[in-house]
Amino acid sequence: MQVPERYLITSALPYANGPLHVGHIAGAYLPADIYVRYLRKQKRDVLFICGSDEHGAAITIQAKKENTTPQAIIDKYHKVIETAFKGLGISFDIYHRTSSPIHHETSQEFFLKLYNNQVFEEKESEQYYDEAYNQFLADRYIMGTCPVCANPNAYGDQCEKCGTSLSPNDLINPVSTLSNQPPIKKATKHWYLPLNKFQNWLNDWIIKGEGQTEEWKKNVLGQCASWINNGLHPRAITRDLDWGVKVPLAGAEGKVLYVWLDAPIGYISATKQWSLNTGKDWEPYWKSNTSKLVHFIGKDNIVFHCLIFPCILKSHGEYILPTNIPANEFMNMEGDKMSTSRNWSVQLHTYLEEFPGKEDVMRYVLCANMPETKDSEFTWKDFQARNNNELVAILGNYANRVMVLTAKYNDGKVPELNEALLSEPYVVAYQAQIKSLIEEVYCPAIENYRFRDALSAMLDVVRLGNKLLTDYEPWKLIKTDEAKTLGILRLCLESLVDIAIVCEPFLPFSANKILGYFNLSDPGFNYLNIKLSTGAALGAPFYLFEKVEDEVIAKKLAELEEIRKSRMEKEQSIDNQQVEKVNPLKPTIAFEDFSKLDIRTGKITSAEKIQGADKLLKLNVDLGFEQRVIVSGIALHFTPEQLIGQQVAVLVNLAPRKMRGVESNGMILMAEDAQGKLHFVQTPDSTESGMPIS
Ligand code: B3M
Ligand code: ZN
Repeated sequence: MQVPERYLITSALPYANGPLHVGHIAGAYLPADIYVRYLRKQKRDVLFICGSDEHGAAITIQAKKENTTPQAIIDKYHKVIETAFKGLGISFDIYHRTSSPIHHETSQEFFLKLYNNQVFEEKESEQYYDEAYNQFLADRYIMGTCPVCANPNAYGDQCEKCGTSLSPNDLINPVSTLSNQPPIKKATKHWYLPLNKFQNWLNDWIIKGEGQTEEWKKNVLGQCASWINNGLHPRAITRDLDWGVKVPLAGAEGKVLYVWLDAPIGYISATKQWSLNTGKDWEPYWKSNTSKLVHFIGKDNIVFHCLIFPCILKSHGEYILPTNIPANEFMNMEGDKMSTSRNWSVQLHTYLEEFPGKEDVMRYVLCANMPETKDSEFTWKDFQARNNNELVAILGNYANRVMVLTAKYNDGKVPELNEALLSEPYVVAYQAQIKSLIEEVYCPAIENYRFRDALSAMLDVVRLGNKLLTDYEPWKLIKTDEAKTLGILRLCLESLVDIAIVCEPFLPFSANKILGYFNLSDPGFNYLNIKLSTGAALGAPFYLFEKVEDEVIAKKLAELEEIRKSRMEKEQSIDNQQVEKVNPLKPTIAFEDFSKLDIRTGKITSAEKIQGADKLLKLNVDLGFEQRVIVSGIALHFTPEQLIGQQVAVLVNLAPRKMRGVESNGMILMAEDAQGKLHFVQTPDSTESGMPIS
């Protein structure tokens, strides 16, 4: 493998409109951090870039929700997110912001360069406009009924109920969320990126892999192929909005760059800011083809990173293209989609508060369940099991045994090497196994973005040390051969350093604790080649991890149960509203049509079931001036006994109809509620029978 001269690693810029949950972490941040930490260990030149995405309707809508300004929203969440990343040990070289002046300049320069190269097309189109607020409406600002599932609260870009992606024109009865009024259509001019013109190039580059040095993941290729095969269309890259990077053209007042145009350019502006901070040159990372650019993202960002941003970079001409975009799928939670807005997630900042000192546990669990090839699942039971059965029982237990034995048999100092032991076939084989595990399994797995495999190889390294200990039984050997016993412990201590090296990308806090025990700072990637000094004092033995008790998990599950319950109640009531709303109106009738209806008050005097018809009841209705027999389809809702004396409204001049051999003379008016329950339309009990209703 040709090692690139430098690496530029990016993670998707989170929207600063809310906190992150652990699904985001498993998708785009932890894998990047593991990769970067591994590269740094190997002393490769690597730059890890991220920052907050602070533009777009996501921000302005959140501001409206929280009744504040977009600026206040981004300031608040930028901080929450940045602090949470730090807390989990995500080791960006810079965590920048797209609201910064350097980002606005960089994005505008990019736009202008492409504009001047006549890359964009200019088009006028009709867009929804809120007359009360005098503004065009971003897709998210329009709500209406989903044409697919009839959800009355679908957004102009997506129905969150059935997941269909929509355009505002698809919505039935669209309403502006600003004024709650139906919007009008108004002509407006925008600039478009003609993706259709890049179709062939994208096909060659992505699908045929021309000029590619790495294979892309199947899930990524699959999504790209489906976009490309469906035919690409021009995409508007400007919006009528007052929050964002202004379109740097005369006559474009009130227009900003589409958030998905400026956000990926955020990777570049962040790199420039890093350069200002450190005095190092940023350009080689972006402009030299000895650099390797890798974007870590979640699957919902694939089209922007694989199709749109590469077209932008290529059109600019000076920039390299990504070598790989190892997008992950989604991580669900306890059987449901993880989502902050639906309150179904483990938020990173709350986890860090609730589980102090357990940063590595979450990193471990997220990596073990990373949605690398398909959606995966976070469950609290699995969290507990992985902590107790793997981190505590295997890694923590092994490290502790080695420390305790060394304290006991060698006074907590590094024992001497035992040369004879080193040439024993068992030990030779043991060391060869560690070497091959690291070189043939662990390294290639990380280099190829298979972090789960790398994690289990890491654990296998621990298992090998554990086996050495169990096979040699130093607690027995000490009685007969002290030198050899100490030699074994020396080997185990060295294996602990190896473990610190290979676990660091996954478990940086634990790796540090292990190195602290040895008083070592950074051993680099020199596994199996550790120079411990004989006789050096070691730290006091400790446990790397502690058990997670059942009560803790039960509490988390109870919290979720509460949320699930209240969400179901809420969804039920939305469903009910929906039933009410979607009952379509009948066509208008003339007054003459209405006046033909003769509706009267009445009272049910007797009711009986009709043989063989389980829905029908035969009713006798007293209309004051006469008694009528009416057959009514309400038998599933009422027992005959319940009906005696019931006040009713009756359409009396309906033509007679025979049902199951019984002639029905009129119809009783009913209302059906959202649950499908029937209610009689009735006047007050005091109303006499036979009174006309009109
Ligand atoms: N802010 C979208 C997201 O969080 C977005 C990523 C930008 S990466 C340039 O899904
Ligand atoms: Zn829908």
